[in-house]
Amino acid sequence: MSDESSYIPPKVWQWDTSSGGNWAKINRPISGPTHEKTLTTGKHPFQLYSLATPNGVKVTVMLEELLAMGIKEAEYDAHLIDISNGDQFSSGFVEVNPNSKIPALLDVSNGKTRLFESGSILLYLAEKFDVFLPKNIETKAECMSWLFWQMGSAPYLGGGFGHFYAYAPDKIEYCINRFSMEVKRQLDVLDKHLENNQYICGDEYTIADIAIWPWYGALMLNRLYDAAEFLNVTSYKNLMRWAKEIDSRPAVKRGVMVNKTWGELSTQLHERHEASDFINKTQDKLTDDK
Ligand SMILES: N[C@@H](CCC(=O)N[C@@H](CS)C(=O)NCC(=O)O)C(=O)O
Repeated sequence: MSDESSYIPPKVWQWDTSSGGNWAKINRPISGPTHEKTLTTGKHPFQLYSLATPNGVKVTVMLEELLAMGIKEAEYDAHLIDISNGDQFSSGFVEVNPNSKIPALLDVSNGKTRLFESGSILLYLAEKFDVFLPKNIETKAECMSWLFWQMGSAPYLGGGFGHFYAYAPDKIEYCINRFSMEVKRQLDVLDKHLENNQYICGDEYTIADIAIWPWYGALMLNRLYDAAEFLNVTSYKNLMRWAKEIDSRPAVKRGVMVNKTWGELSTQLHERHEASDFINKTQDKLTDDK
């Protein structure tokens, strides 16, 4: 292994604001707001405050799937939270999510219910509208196991592998090896499971698929960390079949565009307030209008 570190941890850790890395300027060891600012609100029953990262996409895919089923009560306004600019630390955002991370959702259909943590948001929406969650208690238990599997596993993919492979200021072999090993093991878990299952919970498309796809599907389709070749993803044939099948769903195609601020302009819908915004308000259209 290359590069032995010469770092010796001090007795008490100190906050070094110049630690480097893409996210260094927004990371802090304390919680709470950094500035006073109220959130903007729209007219629909759900107010989403988010960004099109995998955790954000889980919720926009879910809302688009609900609307695709004709559930009008799931109409939503999606407001952009630029986490690289510290928007998650505004006083308004912290009121909805004290943990200062996207996605955060307000259900204003009956009073004001705040929701944070993407898994909890998916479960709330599935229960509220009685869809994408198996009715049978045993199948529901399997679905919950995979939902919680995703919530526990993805930080190794994002905060572990993705951070050290794509974002850290130095490529540290030890860290990249450690998390590549774990991520490949996770891909193998999914691949073996999908050998005999069309979807994560059998033959039913559920919130487990909606939670897992934005991370592991995106990785398989080389939309995350540009790491498909490095992780040799084409060897996971069942997982690739599943990733492509979910990708072809119209609601998924719309969900991935919401609150997206990077990539081709025609794929970026910074804010979503109406279904027609997918046609009229993508960045290519807004730029052409100027
Ligand atoms: N467990 C949380 C994780 C949310 C999360 O990590 N969000 C990231 C973007 S993917 C974020 O907002 N980061 C901003 C920050 O850490 O300041 C969930 O699933 O909702």
